[in-house]
Amino acid sequence: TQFDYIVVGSGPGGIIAADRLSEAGKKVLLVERGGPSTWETGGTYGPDWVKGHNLTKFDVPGLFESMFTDPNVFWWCQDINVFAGCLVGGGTSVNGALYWYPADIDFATSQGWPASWANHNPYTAKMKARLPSTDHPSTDGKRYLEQVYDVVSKLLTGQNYQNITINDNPNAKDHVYGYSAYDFLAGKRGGPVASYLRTAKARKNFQLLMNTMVTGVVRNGTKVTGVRTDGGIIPLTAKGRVILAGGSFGTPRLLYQSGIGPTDMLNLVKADPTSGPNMPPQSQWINLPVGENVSDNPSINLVFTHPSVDAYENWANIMSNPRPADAAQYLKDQSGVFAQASPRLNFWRAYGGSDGKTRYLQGTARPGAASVTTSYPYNASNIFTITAYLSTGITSRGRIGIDAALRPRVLTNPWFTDPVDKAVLIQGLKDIVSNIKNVTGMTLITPDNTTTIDDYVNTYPTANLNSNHWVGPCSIGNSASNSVVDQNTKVFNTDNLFVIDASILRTLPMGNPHGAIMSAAEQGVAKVLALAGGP
Ligand code: 6FA
Ligand code: ABL
Repeated sequence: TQFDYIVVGSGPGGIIAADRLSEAGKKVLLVERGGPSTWETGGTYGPDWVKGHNLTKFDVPGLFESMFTDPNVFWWCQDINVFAGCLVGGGTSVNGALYWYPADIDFATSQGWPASWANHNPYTAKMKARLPSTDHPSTDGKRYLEQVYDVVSKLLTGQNYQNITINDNPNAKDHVYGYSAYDFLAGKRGGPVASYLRTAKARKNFQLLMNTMVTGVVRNGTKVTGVRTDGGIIPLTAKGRVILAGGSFGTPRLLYQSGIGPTDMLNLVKADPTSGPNMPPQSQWINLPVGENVSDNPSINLVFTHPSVDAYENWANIMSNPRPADAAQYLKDQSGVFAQASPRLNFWRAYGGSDGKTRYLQGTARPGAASVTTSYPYNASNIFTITAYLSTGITSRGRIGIDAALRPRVLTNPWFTDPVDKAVLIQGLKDIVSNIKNVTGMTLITPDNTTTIDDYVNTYPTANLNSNHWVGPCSIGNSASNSVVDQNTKVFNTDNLFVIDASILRTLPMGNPHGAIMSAAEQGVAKVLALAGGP
């Protein structure tokens, strides 16, 4: 069969694109390398305590922290050495589901976005209509395990932060805090899978193909005629189009395998015995900066204790030995602690840097900690973490590419390549703890008093700066000299190849990115549908 549109990758970008294209009556194939995730997609993997309830690990929000501790890790892309979800829903099936409606600055021309993208609001409105946020995901409307919220809100109030409902004021990102917001639906993982994918699957002109790896597009010069998979070639109709949505690691590799990108990367593909022979001839290679302009929030964890905090056994027992009352409550009506992921409070503050640029700092507070390094005696049942992320405005950039085995890799780390970013984050951390003595019982244990904040940041393991928020390797822009896709998300110098996923975002959004990615997907697919020449 031939398809009007073949969408590669079922993350938030790919799902939204595929849903809107099929809604417009196009014949659409969505190809995903991984398998099912939540119960409604055919997934079955979960702890014993959810068996018989049509639930998986991916459905239950409160199982989020076990993604990092469960010895069975089939959901991570095995060929990528940072966290990336390889299953239906991509990152949104395994992530913390923190969900922020984008701020205007997330798409601003001042940040390098094409002028035609300046008004994201109609597209964000479409996203909100399909997928509203909630800061009280438990089905009974109550909030649970709120001690961390109470302690951190005292700290921030002392620093003149205002308490707001964050998604009611997306542009207010200076000295504000509020409850963590999510795209959980009915006490379960929601996201694009439980909304957009559901409507797409109900259409006869839509097909989802799982467990199928795409290894490049088939093209004749500038025109793409189909995609190559590990199960053979899938063709397009005469005016058909391909949309790549493999994420910030998957999409660059797909472009390299299609003969599009910098020569050093294309030569690695050419040298590969399997992929090399499938590349277009060198005369048809398209040189674009695929893999450049990458950013990810540099983030640093501060670990605290407070006698009021319930660290929930640091989430260690949630799979095998959950608190019985909480498990029973969740199974009964999807309410209680298990209806929410770990974060409880988020905050933002703006900073001026020594270079005259404004950078934003985001904080996320949660019970528990990924690791504790301290010389203090402490009560492990009282630990909690504030993660400080430097976001919109950061100037550091890195590079994503592939290695000789064609595995997606970070070639240049994107954090702190500009020392001003580091200086601002250090200032932000110092400010967070500046009034800690005024919050009775609150103690900073990592770093402890043998380590200054400066030393803590300067010796922080580089890989731990990773926030899993990779954007930019196929940046959108006005020129093929510094961008990979044009304002219609079309890959420069091609007729019918597009990218709609995190990789087109030029700049990091204010918050955890999947809300901004989905708004960008709504906008991108609308522009693709409006662009003449298609099916
Ligand atoms: N973002 C948020 O907004 N809030 C969060 O709380 C949050 N948490 C996390 C988190 O806890 C973790 C551990 C990770 C890894 C990410 C988090 N993020 C969070 C980031 C967010 O999930 C990502 O930014 C977002 O999912 C990116 O969306 P994309 O559409 O750009 O890409 P994905 O990686 O989600 O999906 C790509 C899909 O393509 C995957 O399903 C993959 O299997 C598939 N694919 C890739 N290459 C392919 C190929 N060659 N053939 C077929 N399929 C392919
Ligand atoms: C995000 O946006 C980040 O990408 C995740 O790293 C983060 O989760 C979630 N949201 C929730 O805030 C953290 C976990 O809470 C830690 O336990 C884990 O060690 C860390 O991700 C790994 O990066």
